[in-house]
Amino acid sequence: MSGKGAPELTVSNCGDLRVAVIAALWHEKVMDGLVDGALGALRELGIDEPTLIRVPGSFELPVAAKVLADRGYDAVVALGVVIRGGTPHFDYVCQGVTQGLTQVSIDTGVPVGFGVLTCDTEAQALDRAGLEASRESKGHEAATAAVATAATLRALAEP
Ligand code: DLZ
Repeated sequence: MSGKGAPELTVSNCGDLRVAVIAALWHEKVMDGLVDGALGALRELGIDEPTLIRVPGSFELPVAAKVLADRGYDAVVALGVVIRGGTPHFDYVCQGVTQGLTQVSIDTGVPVGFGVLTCDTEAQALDRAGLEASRESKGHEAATAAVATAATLRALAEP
């Protein structure tokens, strides 16, 4: 790609970005895959020392994202797994985290990568977790998207 609004995503233009990864603690195996995927993506982009913090559950991701965005991080990557149970709790957590993270990114202008899996079954989550048998790696995807957006916004702000 070329042009001011669409910079190449290379190590030379994003390796210095300050990135924080926030990861919920529920569903350990899936979360391990998401975190590894996100950290791997950041390494590939030359971001070797991101901040990694853990929060109890996905519902706590937005408040942590807000605090980190306010502290000057250029991008935040939010990782969590919510799996449907037998009550409406799933819907409330999914709604809270989705709206919360969207609000944080819009209010602060800091890109928040959405690496929160909302699945009916654990098998669906494992398939997206970036583990050896997974077909997709949503942690990698979310980290790449957040950094790409931060690099693009920085390029747009340059005189
Ligand atoms: C309570 C709860 C439940 C039932 N399920 C999940 C889940 O599948 N994934 C997740 O990340 N968190 C879950 N939680 C915890 C909530 O996100 C939150 O941490 C608690 O409601 C405390 O605020």
